[in-house]
Amino acid sequence: MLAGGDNGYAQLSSSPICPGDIFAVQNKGDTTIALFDQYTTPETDRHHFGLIWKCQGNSFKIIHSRPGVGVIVENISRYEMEDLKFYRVNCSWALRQQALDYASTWIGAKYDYNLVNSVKEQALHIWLSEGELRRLSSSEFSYSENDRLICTELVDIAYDSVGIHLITPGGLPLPCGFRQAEIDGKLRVLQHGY
Ligand SMILES: [Ca+2]
Repeated sequence: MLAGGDNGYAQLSSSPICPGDIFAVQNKGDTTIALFDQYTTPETDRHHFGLIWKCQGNSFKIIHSRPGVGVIVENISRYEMEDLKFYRVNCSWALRQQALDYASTWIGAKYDYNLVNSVKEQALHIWLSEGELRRLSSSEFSYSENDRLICTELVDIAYDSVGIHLITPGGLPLPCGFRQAEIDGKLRVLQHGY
């Protein structure tokens, strides 16, 4: 499948989608988070995120946290009719696998509706205190971990566990934060479409 070696960075553009890569779906996932994108910066059209779990040819299993279900491994076919983008984090293959191993320890965790509510409450507080409605970045929200995860949280803490902070430490892992990580070169688009 892959050329040997551990230098994932050098193989970014030529290698196929692999375990540990990130998938992101347009207009899917938590409705509140998706609607909230119009109030965050930088702009993004991706709303649901997860990790590639296993690859068998062009068939992928994914690990993600989705509303009503929580963290689960299932087939990516549920999104095959959707607009999918795949991203690779700029790190070694070994770290990507370690991040995935950590994500697997969260299988069965519930979806974090409290975090979704916190996003709305914090945004309202900022806007009311400033007297204007402006776009907010993920780093402007406070965040602390608990035993439940939203989709972006799973991806963020997986890579946090290996020392790669896609979202600014302390910032809330919203979809806009992943767009910022892309701008900052922490990850890059591997493939658009499935
Ligand atoms: Ca949480």
